[in-house]
Amino acid sequence: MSHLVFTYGTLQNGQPFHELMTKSEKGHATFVGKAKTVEKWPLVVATKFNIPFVLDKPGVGHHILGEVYRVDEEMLHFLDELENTYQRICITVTMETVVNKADTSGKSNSAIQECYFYALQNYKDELLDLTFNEKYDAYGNPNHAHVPLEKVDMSIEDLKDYMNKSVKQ
Ligand code: PCA
Repeated sequence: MSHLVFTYGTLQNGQPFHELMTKSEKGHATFVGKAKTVEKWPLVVATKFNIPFVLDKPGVGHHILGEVYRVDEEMLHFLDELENTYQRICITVTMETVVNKADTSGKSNSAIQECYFYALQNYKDELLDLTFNEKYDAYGNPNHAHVPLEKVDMSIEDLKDYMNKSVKQ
């Protein structure tokens, strides 16, 4: 059993936590292609660490650009745990590039795929006042510069606690 996951933040290729997904012993992820969400979503970059969050408020913001991965059951559980500040939601995306057609669901219109992504529910209202982005890039956009956890001597667990306190109601 495998699943498609749309990543738009730190898990994308070249972004701060990409290797947690690709080099993990906790399952497998294979890149399927670049994609864009069919609906608009508010993608904000928040907290002093510049963490990306799609707020669970469809219809607001932009069609978000990201990457689709095919993941096995083990990797999906690993990601659920890693991203447990967020809620895993089923959405539709339009594939912009597909590396391997066999990885898509094989539906008649393969450009449209159903997949999961991680969105934030029960967020503080003030997050809706932030700039809505079309994509996140920790290294290409100075407003998105991500603080490396080693620098602040913080573990991923500490980061999750901090995130829960600062962005959730
Ligand atoms: N990680 C997940 C959700 C936001 C984040 O930083 C992702 O890259 O899609």
